[in-house]
Amino acid sequence: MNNKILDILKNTEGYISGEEIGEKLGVSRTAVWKAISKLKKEGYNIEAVNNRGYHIIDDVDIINEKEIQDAIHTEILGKKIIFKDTVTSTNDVIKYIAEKGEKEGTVAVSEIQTAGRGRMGRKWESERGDGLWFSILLRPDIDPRKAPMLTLLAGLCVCRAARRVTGLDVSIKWPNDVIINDKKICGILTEMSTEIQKINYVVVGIGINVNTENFPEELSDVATSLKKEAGKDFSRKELLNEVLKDFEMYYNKYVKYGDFSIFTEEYEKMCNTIGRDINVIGRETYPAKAVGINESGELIVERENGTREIVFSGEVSVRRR
Ligand code: BT5
Repeated sequence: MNNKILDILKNTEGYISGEEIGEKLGVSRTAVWKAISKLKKEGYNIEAVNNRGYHIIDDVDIINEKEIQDAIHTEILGKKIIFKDTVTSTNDVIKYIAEKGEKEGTVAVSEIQTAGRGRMGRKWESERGDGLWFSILLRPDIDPRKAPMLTLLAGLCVCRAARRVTGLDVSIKWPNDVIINDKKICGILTEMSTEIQKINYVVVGIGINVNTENFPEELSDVATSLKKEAGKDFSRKELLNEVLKDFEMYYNKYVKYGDFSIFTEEYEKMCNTIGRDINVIGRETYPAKAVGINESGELIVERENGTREIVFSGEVSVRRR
């Protein structure tokens, strides 16, 4: 019933009385009042005025299954949403259901992650409900060696969507960070399960700092949020819809063409690593200039002596000089 009341409130201009809502739903005024109290506790900003009734002020950034489902307009990715207030990691939620045979496209979203993770055992700070933490289940029929390209594709789509929604100067730091003014607003963690030469499933986990105001001390130099940069709040569900819309379109193209070359031009334009002097840090550490991205999404660098090398995302970390 709560969802029905929400729909009525959202579709009413001005006020509507408890009696009228009750009549529409065939329930008592008291039942309506109780349901509205519950919605207020969930965070909805509902005003009650004597002799006029109820009115919803639609400016709070609430995410739950209904809010997200109403906001998503895609064909496959996000057609099914699993929302949980608190999880260890949304990647864990997707892995669990993927093992049980869940279909491609399901998206898990949470308000809080108690054990959000980055690559190589690093921590992803996501213990407060001000960001967008979500994971997408994919079952692409591609060579498992090509799966890392999905991370790049996701980064490209987050960058496009964040630019569109915020108008900010968002760019990509190869391979998987989305940044503003050299500070990270988004990280992507792709995990997969494979059988011999075949992908069982891929989980693309995306974390975006949307309305975060303060970061822990140790992240203050490296992290920022859309709110910090723009000085205003953004709707997480709208941003999610924009990211999923782009990712759906790009993912379909990617599965059809099977490589990254159709995206390299756009990726290079959005990637602020390209054209920079960097340090490649891996088994061997050396200074180089980042010159481009190849058809597999790997970074092409030029050493000081002019020789070109390919840098694989799983092998190195690239620091700007
Ligand atoms: C990443 O790892 O950037 C991948 C982050 C993926 C997070 C999403 S959220 C949904 C899904 N569920 C998960 O559990 N994970 C995914 P990496 O490139 O290894 O970067 C990790 C580093 O980023 C940390 O060592 C910190 O320096 C920094 N960091 C941690 N939390 C951050 C935050 N909220 N914002 C910006 N930087 C952060």
